[in-house]
Amino acid sequence: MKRSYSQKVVYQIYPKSFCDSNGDGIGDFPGIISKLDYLALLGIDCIWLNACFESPQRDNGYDVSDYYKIDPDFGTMADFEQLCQEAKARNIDIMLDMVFNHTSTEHDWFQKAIKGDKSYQDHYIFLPPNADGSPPTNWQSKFGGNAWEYVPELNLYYLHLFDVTQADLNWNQIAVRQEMANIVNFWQHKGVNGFRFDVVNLISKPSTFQDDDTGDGRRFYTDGPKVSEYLRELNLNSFGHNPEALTVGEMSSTTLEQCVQYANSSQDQLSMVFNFHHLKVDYANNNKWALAPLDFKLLKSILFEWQVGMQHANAWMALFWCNHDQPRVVSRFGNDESYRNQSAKMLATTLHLMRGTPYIYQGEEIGMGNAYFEDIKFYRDVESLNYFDILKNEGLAEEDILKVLSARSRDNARTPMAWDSSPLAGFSSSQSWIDIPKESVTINVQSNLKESDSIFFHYQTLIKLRKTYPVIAEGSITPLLYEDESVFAYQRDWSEGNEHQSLIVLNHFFDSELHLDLADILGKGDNISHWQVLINNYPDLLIDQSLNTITLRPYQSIALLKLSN
Ligand code: TEU
Ligand code: CA
Repeated sequence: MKRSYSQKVVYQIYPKSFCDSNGDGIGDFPGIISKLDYLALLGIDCIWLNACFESPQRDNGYDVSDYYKIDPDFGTMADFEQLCQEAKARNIDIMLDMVFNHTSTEHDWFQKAIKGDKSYQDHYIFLPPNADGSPPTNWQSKFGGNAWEYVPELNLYYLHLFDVTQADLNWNQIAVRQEMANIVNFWQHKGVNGFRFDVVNLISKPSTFQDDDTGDGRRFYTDGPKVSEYLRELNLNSFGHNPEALTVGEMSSTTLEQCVQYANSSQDQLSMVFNFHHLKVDYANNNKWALAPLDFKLLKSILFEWQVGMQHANAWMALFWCNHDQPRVVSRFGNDESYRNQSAKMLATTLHLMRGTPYIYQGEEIGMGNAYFEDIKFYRDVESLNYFDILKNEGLAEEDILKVLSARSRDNARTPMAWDSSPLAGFSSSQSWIDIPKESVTINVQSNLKESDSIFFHYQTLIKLRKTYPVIAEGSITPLLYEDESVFAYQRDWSEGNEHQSLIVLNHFFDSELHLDLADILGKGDNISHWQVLINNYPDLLIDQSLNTITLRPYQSIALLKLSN
């Protein structure tokens, strides 16, 4: 089945940190508009804007107080409309971030609820305390602490799976669901075709609330009984009428079986899904705050399981290494000390030539690394600040906590986009809301655009290749060298009539040099002379014809193409 978005690449902008036009230290829409030519040069098709509705900004916009207004930090509605128009003039669509699992406690609905309006209390999840006054369940907030907050005036608790100012909505209420569809339609009428739905697999809560004796409660509210029903209804009442719509659901702690439902070819729920299993392969004991080295074989097996599983069910997935909640991939699975250029390109090739729609997070395309902040005073993220206290209370030494945060904090991704080598990185004319990492002196857009073999131009090539070769956009995928301990390899195949395209992608994830038997890769009868090099992050290919081997240098990544008809 052909999908309109299989050739597309999405670029994610964290508006707060992309470009500041008015010198208040916070990125804004006029700033983004001034950089659209840069994005057009990169070649992307759609910009996903992180949550930009009116918000107290306690969780950087994921606490929405009014879904019909733009947050004044980012500009006016007119600025937003101009952004849409100017993007469209460059064939770029806009994707908005719909934070529908919860609202800010400053949202009008919640304010009415705590003033005693019962019908608005029903829009949220309010429950009475247990007999001893304790919260209704022992569930944990994803940002730490119990997930229920007591409201003394009402003698009720409300559920917040995230921050205490992010109250979970009750999607059982038809009025809530109708309003969510209205919001989508409002933005759709402004010409927005893309929608990302924040933690959307958490919207269907169970009918009874009980303690979780074995975990933090997520098994009771994740992929709840009516998620698909609600998504189908939202689709029918809003974006389902729009042939240009591109929708993606963020699925927290989900399963392949569920995602096959959410993003299958019937298109009655979502275009595609994000899942995070491949980004937990460096957690010790599944704990985000416990560091472990990358488990490369686990990374491979998870990505292959999802690639093959989604393909088997004719479902579609978003491909990503980075977002505003994740550390920078070049610092995480690459090597930002000795092989930044090679490893950033290798990671890009690995991802962009797989089956799905690639997402690039701002700065990834120039090889930006983690912030490496050395003091808690540099951190801004509510989750990082909460966990600093939690880990301290657990007895961890401050320097160890800082070590964990420098690898895991969401602020690693949220530092300002580095445009040039000046002290403020060309981001703003004054001190930015969060500090600019030291590396920006060398790692920036200006230096990338100067060199034809930069990381930026590698991404540009990958985007072009996806649009040129149907084998990349639509081909099937088969894992290769599955047992190999250091190479991530796969084959893509595509045919139409007599025309056939095959692609073999070899990605070396480590800093060693290794030799591979070409017979294991191409198949016994085939010869390397039948294949052309489509992309390579080194200037040449080391082939030994007599031994029939290929040598991969540190972080080398190559794609070989064979065309036949
Ligand atoms: O994130 C959902 C989510 O669960 C995370 O990625 C979260 O940051 C991480 O698991 C905590 O360890 C989405 C948004 O992307 C994030 O920015 C918001 O903070 C969150 O929802 C709440 O709206
Ligand atoms: Ca600004």
